[in-house]
Amino acid sequence: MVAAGWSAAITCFLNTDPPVAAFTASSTTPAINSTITLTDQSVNIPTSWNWTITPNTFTYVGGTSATSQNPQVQFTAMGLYSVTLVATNANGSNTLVKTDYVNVIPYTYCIPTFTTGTSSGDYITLVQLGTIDNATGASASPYYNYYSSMSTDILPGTAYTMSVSPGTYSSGNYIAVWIDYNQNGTFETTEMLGTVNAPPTPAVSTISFTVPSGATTGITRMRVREVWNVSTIDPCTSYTYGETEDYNVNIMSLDKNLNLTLYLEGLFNGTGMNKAQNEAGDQFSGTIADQIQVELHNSVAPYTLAGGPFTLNVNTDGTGSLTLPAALGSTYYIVLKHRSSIETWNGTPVSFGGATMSYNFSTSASQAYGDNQKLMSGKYVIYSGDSNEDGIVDSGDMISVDNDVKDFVTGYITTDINGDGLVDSGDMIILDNNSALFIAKITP
Ligand SMILES: [Ca+2]
Ligand SMILES: [Ca+2]
Ligand SMILES: [Ca+2]
Ligand SMILES: [Ca+2]
Repeated sequence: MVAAGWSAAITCFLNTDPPVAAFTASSTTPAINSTITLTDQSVNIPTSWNWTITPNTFTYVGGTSATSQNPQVQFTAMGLYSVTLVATNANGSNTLVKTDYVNVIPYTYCIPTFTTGTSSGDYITLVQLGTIDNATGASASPYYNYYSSMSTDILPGTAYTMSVSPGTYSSGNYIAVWIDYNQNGTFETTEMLGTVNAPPTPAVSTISFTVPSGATTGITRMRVREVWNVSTIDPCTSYTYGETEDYNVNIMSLDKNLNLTLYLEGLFNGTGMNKAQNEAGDQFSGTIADQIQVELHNSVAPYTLAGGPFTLNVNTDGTGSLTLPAALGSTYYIVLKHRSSIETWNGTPVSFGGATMSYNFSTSASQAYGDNQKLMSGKYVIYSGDSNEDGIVDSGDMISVDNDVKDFVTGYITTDINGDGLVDSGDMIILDNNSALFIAKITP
């Protein structure tokens, strides 16, 4: 009903505007490895969304992705993250950048309390484990200290003994220790290293423990708790007398990383490597150019095989990475073997004592043993042409390549020296050149 003298109208607007991007986060200070939801609040009815988050230490979870309207994001490293949303409809797009929008923080561990605390001599005077060696007195309320700058390295599957000492009270000085092995922010019962009923300082007691082989690698929390007259201590509960001290421990990876850079002559295109072909196209997916076998050989005669062969995916930019067992901790020659290239040893033996090893064959001829590399466009590359892998480029290789040329053989095969998927004169050129140079493997 409309009153006399008035009229009413209902108008339908046709949406002719592009979106105005807007969004919020369920939390902008999430704990590491927890999940937040980014909620689209763009106006003018966007029909597609594109999210960008930097740095890239995160994953989309819950079946969401960078193109979801409301993605769920789990952050795997601490620090500041910038979030960008591009919202699009039929009329256009709009971009909103929120720089340093999310601050991913460490887990918030429970902070245990005491009603009386340290005043009667119930506290911790010593914690020793590896490089942690912390002598302290009695703290004030809340009788809790996180010594966040103190950390020690520990290895999965390895046994350790730590030393602890309580305060001055004459008896009932129970000390329990936990490590958050699975890094979930909670000290589970299974993560208790042990409990000791310790005589008063300066006496030192010990707790022996073995780090579980499945412990999550990285920095995590260790909690030491002294409680008077409680033999079964909880890591969070409030007690009457005592003190708590937290530390960091760094659970080391048992693996080593070997990062290699190398170029294969046949695939080399002047800047990087072409992707090896088969009849149907690329033999390998993504950025992988080709695969080679990597062996580690002892550095002294008779240079026996110490590790491998490991299959290495070599990318078009010449790089490739291997994860090796930590037991390979000595000094080795790195040996490269490829289906149609000359077996190549690295220049001088390399120490694998550290956690990460990097070696670049391409920077000089001498990066290969016997300077056995070819200079092409400023890079030293591995000689190709040994299609029968007998250690020399000669008539033996030419005969089989020649036969395959006549038969128009195609595929991912050893006679395809330049890796283009067919055997033809392009392969013969490389063979001719390298056999004329008497190219052969050179080993110590
Ligand atoms: Ca203390
Ligand atoms: Ca835990
Ligand atoms: Ca040969
Ligand atoms: Ca070819």
